[in-house]
Amino acid sequence: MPHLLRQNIVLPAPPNVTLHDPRTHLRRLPPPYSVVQTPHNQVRDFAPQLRYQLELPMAHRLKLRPCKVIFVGDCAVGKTAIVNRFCYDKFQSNYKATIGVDFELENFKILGHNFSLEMWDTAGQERFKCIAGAYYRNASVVVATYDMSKRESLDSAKKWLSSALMYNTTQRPLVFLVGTKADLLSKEEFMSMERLASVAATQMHAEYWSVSARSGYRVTEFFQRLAALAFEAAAQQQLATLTKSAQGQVPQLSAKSQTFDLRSYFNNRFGKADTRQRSGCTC
Ligand SMILES: Nc1nc2c(ncn2[C@@H]2O[C@H](COP(=O)(O)OP(=O)(O)O)[C@@H](O)[C@H]2O)c(=O)[nH]1
Ligand SMILES: [Mg+2]
Repeated sequence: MPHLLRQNIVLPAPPNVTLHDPRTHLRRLPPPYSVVQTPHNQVRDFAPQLRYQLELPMAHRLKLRPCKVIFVGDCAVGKTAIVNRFCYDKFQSNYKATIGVDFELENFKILGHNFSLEMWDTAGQERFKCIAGAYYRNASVVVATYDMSKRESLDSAKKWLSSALMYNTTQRPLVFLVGTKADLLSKEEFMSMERLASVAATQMHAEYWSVSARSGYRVTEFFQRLAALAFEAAAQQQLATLTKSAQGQVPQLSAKSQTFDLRSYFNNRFGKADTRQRSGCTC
């Protein structure tokens, strides 16, 4: 009986569309956390000029390198937790210290072009500064992270950012100030911390976000915004190079394209397991 029934049912043709992951497929520039806490407040969407150029035949030659994003901040402020919430949609309440450096790669499709974020999540300890140069250098994005329930971690975030910027003098990376563990604060505490952080974000020329890896509050929105702004900067830079080479000028290698590969550095020098022992980091 069910067999007969099935024969009589006219099933609709399968839709002729590819389903995209709305988390990583972006066609518009996601909004900031707050229009008053961003240096990019004039920008409402991807520039029409960029959209136009990305439709041109030369845009097929656009091959964007993975964008290096580094997370800096004190130990246990929640750097690993926000990356894990976005990449795996998981949260661990027991603290498991990052040893050495963790990497996560997340692929996006933005305005029809592939773009990936290479997220470098480090230990955040003084002892780790022996490899600071390799970690910080050629970062396209710096995420200065602080714990909203620990005010002193906000001051540290400024120091971490200064260290990161010292190694990126040729081109200033995009900077975000991110307050984590928003779920731990009462409404009053949350608002008062945001006021302090807003001042700090202005001093740091950073875009501000409050998030919670535990509840997932604003984590996806933050990474989408980060990816979109980084994509816009990288695409504009590479399109300018392609235009110059089309006009017969010799293309210049950008500083960002001469990326130092910390992964190969570690593998060649120590091997992965050994690296962890030598760094001696427990964060
Ligand atoms: N309540 C709460 N705890 C968090 C949050 N994010 C991280 N944690 C906890 O804070 C601790 C340190 O987090 P982790 O991401 O490892 O810090 P990291 O050293 O900066 O990488 C862990 O015990 C996490 O479970 C959050 O959004 N809310
Ligand atoms: Mg960690």
